[in-house]
Amino acid sequence: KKPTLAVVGATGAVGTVMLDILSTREDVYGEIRLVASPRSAGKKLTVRGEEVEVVALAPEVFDGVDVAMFDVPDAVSAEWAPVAAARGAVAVDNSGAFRMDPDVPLVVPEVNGEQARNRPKGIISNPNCTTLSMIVAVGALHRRYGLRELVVASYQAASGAGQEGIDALYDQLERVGGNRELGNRAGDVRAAVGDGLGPFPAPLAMNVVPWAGSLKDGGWSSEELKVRNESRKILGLPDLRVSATCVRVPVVTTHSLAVHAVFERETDQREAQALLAGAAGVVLVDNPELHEFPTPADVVGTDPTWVGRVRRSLDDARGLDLFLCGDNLRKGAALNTAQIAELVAAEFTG
Ligand code: 2RA
Repeated sequence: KKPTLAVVGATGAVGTVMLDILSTREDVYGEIRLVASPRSAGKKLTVRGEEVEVVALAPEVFDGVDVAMFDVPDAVSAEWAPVAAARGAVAVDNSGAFRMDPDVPLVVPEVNGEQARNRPKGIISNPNCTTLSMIVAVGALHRRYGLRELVVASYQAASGAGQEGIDALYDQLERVGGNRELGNRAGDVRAAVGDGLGPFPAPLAMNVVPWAGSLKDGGWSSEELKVRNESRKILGLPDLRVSATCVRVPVVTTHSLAVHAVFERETDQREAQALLAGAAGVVLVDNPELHEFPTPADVVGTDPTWVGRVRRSLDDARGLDLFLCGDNLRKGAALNTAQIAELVAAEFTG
């Protein structure tokens, strides 16, 4: 029998992309139940070309459900993913609530898909979008060269902060649009943006903001610690050296990362390019002489991790420098969750 799927958080920014993904990928489910907060109950959404009424989150909605995806805030997942699991569903959770729980696998199908079967709590976690935007490509390089250290800077899109982030960026762009005084010494972007900061700690339009998440010990942001902790767990390298600086940029959707990776073995530019070009889920665009490299404008709406600017580090033969882009709402969130859920669904249908 085809498994029954519940999508919890169906009306959010990631949930909306999820419905699109469920409608376009191979249809492996029987019933699909759409679940959201009581506020959204009764709404009709389209999935697989059919209208489905959204039901309010309650324990009974998980009765008969085989796989339950969660695209909701941490506190909602923390409470409800165990409820779904207790009622027999496998919960695939895209929040931060369980990612570092040793009894919950943190899965990227191209890197450690086999771990999806080992889920003592009936919960599988989906990594944070910033980790996900680089880890498929980094994992492919790790398999060949043996990763020892990552130094990364992220260029994160506004939609990483949800619909609120998207709205704030568009509103700010409207306030600064066409004003050629702004961004000069005389022009004050902060004044133009006024009280419209949205979820960001500084103006995002005409600016870059070296902050995402919340403040942790030593001046690190939660986002930077996620990149470190999640990379270690996914790659099975508990001592991996990771330094991340997470930065928000005025892009609507698609996270980018500049990565300096150091390996156990000597690297080679051409070999690394060929290996990335052949890796599942990775596309190489690396012709700098033709100005061909990935940019968010070209990558948004696509599924793979795009890689370019691959160089052997000048001062370390074991180092590689590269630039990556990935759609933070697709591979960074909904798509990876859908891929994990498909691994679970395959257990039902053989
Ligand atoms: C961000 N990674 O981009 C976060 C969202 N999960 O803000």
